Amino acid sequence: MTNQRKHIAIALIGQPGVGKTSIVHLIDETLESRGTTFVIETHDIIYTIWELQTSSYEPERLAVFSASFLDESKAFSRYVLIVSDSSAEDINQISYSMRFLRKQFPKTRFAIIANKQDLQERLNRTRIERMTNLPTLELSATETEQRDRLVNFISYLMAERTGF
Ligand SMILES: Nc1nc2c(ncn2[C@@H]2O[C@H](COP(=O)(O)OP(=O)(O)O)[C@@H](O)[C@H]2O)c(=O)[nH]1
Ligand SMILES: [Mg+2]
Repeated sequence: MTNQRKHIAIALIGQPGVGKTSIVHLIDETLESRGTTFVIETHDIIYTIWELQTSSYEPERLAVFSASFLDESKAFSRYVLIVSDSSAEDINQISYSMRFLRKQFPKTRFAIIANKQDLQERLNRTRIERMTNLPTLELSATETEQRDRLVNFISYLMAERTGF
């Protein structure tokens, strides 16, 4: 009877230190990882969150670090949230790498979390959306009052099923 729950797979990908773990803990500070994943179960949905850390978006690296996510999320709705520290350097690299990322993650909805907005010299949402063509959320993951904005953004992506 309870097997009808919908599965949603979310990968947080990004360079070391951009705030992936902080984002998971902003959603739910009590979440503990099950190996490489975090699981949130609600009445009708099971969310599995993968934290995929990479030092580069080169195709060879992407293939290695995304293998388990791609394999285990085959039957699920798949989302990749690219986490950035919002520096020009990181956003440039993401923008350049989008064609590899799209190839590596088929049938996937992409978005950007532009984290560390409280720090100096961060690119804003408008700028990042223009550079990447992806929906972008400005965030400071260490500020707990920003949780609702994060949750609303993820809900918005899930409600809006275009872009595949
Ligand atoms: N100033 C600031 N620091 C942050 C923010 N998000 C994360 N951090 C800090 O950045 C460091 C790396 O964060 P972490 O979540 O471990 O990054 P991960 O390697 O991507 O998982 C930690 O010291 C966090 O407290 C933010 O929005 N603003
Ligand atoms: Mg981490």
